[in-house]
Amino acid sequence: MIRFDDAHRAVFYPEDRRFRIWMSGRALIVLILLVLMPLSAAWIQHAAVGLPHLAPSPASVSGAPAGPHGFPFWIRWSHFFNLFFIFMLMRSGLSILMDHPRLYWNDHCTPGTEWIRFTPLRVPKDRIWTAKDDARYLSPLVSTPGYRHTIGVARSWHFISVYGFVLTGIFFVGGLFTSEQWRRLVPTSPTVLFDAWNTFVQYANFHLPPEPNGFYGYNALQQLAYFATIFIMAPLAILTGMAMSPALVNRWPGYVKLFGGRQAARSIHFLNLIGFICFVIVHVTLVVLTGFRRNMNHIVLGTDNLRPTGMILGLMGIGVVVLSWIVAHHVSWRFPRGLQHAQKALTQPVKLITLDRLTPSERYTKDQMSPYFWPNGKMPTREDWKQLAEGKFRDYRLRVSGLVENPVELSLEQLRTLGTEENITMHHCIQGWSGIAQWGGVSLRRLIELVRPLPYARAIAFYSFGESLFGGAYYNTQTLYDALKPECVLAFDMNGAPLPLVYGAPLRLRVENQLGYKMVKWIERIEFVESEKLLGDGEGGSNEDHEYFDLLPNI
Ligand SMILES: Nc1nc2c(c(=O)[nH]1)N[C@H]1C(S)=C(S)[C@@H](COP(=O)(O)O)O[C@H]1N2
Ligand SMILES: [Mo]
Repeated sequence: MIRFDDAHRAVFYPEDRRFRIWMSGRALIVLILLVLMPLSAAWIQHAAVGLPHLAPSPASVSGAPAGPHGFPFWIRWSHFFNLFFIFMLMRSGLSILMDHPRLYWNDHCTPGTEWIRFTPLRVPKDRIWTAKDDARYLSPLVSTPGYRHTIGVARSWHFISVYGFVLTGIFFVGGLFTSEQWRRLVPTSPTVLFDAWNTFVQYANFHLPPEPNGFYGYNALQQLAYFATIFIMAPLAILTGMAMSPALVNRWPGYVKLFGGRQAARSIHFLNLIGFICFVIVHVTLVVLTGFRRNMNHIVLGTDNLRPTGMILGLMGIGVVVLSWIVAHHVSWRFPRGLQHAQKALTQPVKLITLDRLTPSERYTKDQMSPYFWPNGKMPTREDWKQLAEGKFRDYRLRVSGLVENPVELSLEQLRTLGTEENITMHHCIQGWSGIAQWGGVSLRRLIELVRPLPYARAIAFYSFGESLFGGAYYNTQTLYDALKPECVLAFDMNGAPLPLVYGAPLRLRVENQLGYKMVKWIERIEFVESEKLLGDGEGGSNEDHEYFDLLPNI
């Protein structure tokens, strides 16, 4: 248990830590049908014609059937590393999920349209309810790092582990197809479907079908399950993960449509998690039930005998995996900055040459605009902002200063005369929700041309009237490179009307290839600086400083 001070306790360990799963009626019916239909078919078949006969597999005959024998070291080690990384991905994924504990099939995320939620709370209609208010608590026993609103740290684990997961996958699949081992996993005859069904009927009626010796081959259902996990679920998890990138979505909305939209991709990513969990449960159960000792020797040592060595070493391996969760928990809370920097070192160079190169451009239409848009962030409480708001921001002056040749102070009217552009884009919050809106404002490029930054000005800092999560003005930075991209806009209009107070009046930033927290709302002033390292804690923004978010969130 981590000891929090009061401010952190209110965020990470609030009074209300209830967890509840609610599903829409329709989702519930689909789930029940998916489970009941095959089961009842299997029961009816059993009652009507008895258990199906399964021809003995060649692999159940001892001796040396054709095909691969045993498990070479590279299979055994990739099995272990896969276990290691996939658990880290699942546990950190759960922490990420709980930051917006609702899943949808539509991109608008209107409360009430979710098909499943993991919170007992309905979104109140009589007051502002931000996405941050909506985040829920999850125990560190099941998630990394656990507690509430720990998405920054969870993402570090997720993105570090994904490297391990993908590399292990490439190594493993490469090995499969440069050896004979692929024959275990890839069905080559359509009769496998028939045999798999008959095997399922046996399991569904609580009979264990005759087991082939896994050293030489698998039963048909086992083969299909492994095949689907490796060649369907794992790639789908990677592809739907990428479909949540704002840089990708605002560049190629068509890619995301492959999965039914950005939120459908998030839902499928979650269903993948459920798929992996179900797989692990069934897989482990059957490894135990069908000759634990022998199976563990196959998996761990690559031998086919009944000695206990494989079992002992295997349990120690599982111990190492569990230990990694405990270590990750402590690293998360004791060295979050180090973890943030490690993740940055690994991912930022890759993002810079891939996702960050993608330029967003308007590809949404007016009729795609969201009826609801989650608000986020703390409304300013400062008197000067309130007074400006009362006067409809007529007295507002945007101060642009710092390393520029021509510092300026501009009213909203003057900003408008610099030229207004309008873009309909999809907003992505790091927490997981999205929304499509039209933003009208002056492109940052125009402002940069007006103030003429000095050659050593590398970053632009945006300061808000509003506070950050743990106090102090909310701020964030952009590099000049990103600020000059298309659709990087200082917005004063939203959906064709002046920006409403909750959404950042008088002025907010829009950067469509990045996540929401980069887009400072209620902007008070702008400063050109040499480096983001000179501001705050030096990480590039309030959320980067206090919540360990990424400096460059293209995904
Ligand atoms: N000043 C300020 N700006 C902010 C925030 C904040 O907390 N304070 N939150 C950010 C986050 S996390 C998001 S997702 C977007 C939300 O914008 P919206 O309220 O228009 O949905 O604003 C960003 N800008
Ligand atoms: Mo956000």
